[in-house]
Amino acid sequence: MENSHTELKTQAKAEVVPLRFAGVPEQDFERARVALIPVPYDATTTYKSGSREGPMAILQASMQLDEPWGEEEWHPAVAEQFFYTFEHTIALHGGSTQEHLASLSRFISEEVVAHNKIPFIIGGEHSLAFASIAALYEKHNDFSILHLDAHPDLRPDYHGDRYSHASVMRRSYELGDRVSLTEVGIRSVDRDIQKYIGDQIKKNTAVKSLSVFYAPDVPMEEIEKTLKPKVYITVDLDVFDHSVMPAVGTPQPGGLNWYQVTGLLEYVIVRHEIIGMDVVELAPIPGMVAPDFAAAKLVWKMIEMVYNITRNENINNINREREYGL
Ligand SMILES: [Mn+2]
Repeated sequence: MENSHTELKTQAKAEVVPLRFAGVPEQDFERARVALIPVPYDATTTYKSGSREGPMAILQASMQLDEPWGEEEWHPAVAEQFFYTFEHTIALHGGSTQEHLASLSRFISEEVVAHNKIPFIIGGEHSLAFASIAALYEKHNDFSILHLDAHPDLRPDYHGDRYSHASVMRRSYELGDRVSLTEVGIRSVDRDIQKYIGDQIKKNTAVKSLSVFYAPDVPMEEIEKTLKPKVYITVDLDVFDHSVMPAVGTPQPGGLNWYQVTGLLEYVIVRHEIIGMDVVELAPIPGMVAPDFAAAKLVWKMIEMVYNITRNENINNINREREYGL
């Protein structure tokens, strides 16, 4: 008894650690290129709620990722403090969804976009994506949205709420006449929206277009051709088959597998300038950690892909400088 008491007394003191993605020991907003914005919000969810628990579950699962770490060497994205996590919870203001999103949009505009960082929302429900896309629209008015989801999210409103998760891509597409939208993984569409999609596609031009790719097909080259040089990527986790990702608010059978999603993301990220990203709709299932971990790993892979392309650009710039003596 006395021994164990002594042993316990000599242990190092427990400490309070900030909740940062991958549990990185240090971060520096000035150096970072990607700003992770965890938003625990699920006010408009219509089926199974719980995505407000998503950000915490993803951050906690991210502590278990192997890829950022090595015995001796961190991943360069960690070493170079390429990403930054807002450590404290983001509290939205207002009463309606519109007001909540407006307050988030202003935060992203002033605290992230104005500092030339890539906003990366960790949701939370899908309606949050509009706050980020709208903030980015003030700076880049000519871009594509690559939208991975089981549902088109193109309803004009949902039970009167124009800012519902079911309308988020309609609001985003309507932001401006140079905003294009490419949807992938779609497999649940009502008749009104089917008609809307058909009508819009007839109006497609080079400056504004809607493209829809239905699951299970992911024709990467064809998808990539629909995208403008600047791309915002929004991933509703229900794009995955529910064998991969059961922890979502509105699960649909017949979705994409892990390699289809990450393969497409990589194909697009190496070819385009990514202006913003989000991973939304994780609604954790108590006692089941695999979906939380899959979501955390997806977030990591997206950060890493953007890091790799940025690093290559830096290397190319250095080579160009050498070549031309700039
Ligand atoms: Mn969605």
